[in-house]
Amino acid sequence: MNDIKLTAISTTVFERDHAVLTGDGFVNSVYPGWTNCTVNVVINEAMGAKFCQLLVTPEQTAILKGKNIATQIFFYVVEGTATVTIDGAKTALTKGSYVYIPVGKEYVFDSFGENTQLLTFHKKFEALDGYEIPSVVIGNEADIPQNIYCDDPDLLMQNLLPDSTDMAFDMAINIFTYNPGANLPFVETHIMEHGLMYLQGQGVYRLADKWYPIKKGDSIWMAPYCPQWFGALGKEPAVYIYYKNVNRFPIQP
Ligand code: UGY
Ligand code: MN
Repeated sequence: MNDIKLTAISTTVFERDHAVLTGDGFVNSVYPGWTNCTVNVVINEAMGAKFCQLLVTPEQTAILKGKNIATQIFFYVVEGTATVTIDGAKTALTKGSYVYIPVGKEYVFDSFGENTQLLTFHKKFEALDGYEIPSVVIGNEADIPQNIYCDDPDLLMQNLLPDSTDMAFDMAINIFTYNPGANLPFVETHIMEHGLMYLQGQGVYRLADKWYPIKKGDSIWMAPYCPQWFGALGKEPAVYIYYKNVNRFPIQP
């Protein structure tokens, strides 16, 4: 019997233009105003990214309280339940719920259920001349239509924010579902940056000139222009939620 644990082995990868974060290297952080919870900084400016992605595991007694100043936050309930209070209004959240909190707003998350996990995306807001700051958005992925992507009925896209109809938003958060065997129709290479987390299934991600097996729970950072392609493997759909910067000129006018 071999019971030696090889603690020098990790599936986490960090390259100049991409990272694959499988959780085996996470070390917990503590942040002011967010109490009784574990916070893992999955993606951040320190890596070269222009946004931040956190994984938050709250105890039932946790409270996440804060005020957005220059940075907007998108919260997504991966598992469990919680309550959010914004402008005095309380909303109950369940698995698949999301809350977009623009700059200038205060928030409190509390009343967490057992085994709750939250995913957050944070982006410094780029104001747009002639547009108001976006409003708070609260919804659930179950109420968002799945649109066919690139004419392939096995690729389904859900847009959780109204960024395609409202230029005030400078970030998109989408859920991308690949039915078994489906793949991206070409190797995308674009100025937009991505942070993503797998919610279900598995497959192979091509990032730059490397190929990675990916499964539920894994996260990926793709820098601008990182060549990217994904093919779903296995017998269930592969699903990831991802961030993308949108709706702003690549250079200030
Ligand atoms: O929206 C996107 O750029 C998306 N198709 N990219 C990706 O899934 N890697
Ligand atoms: Mn892309």
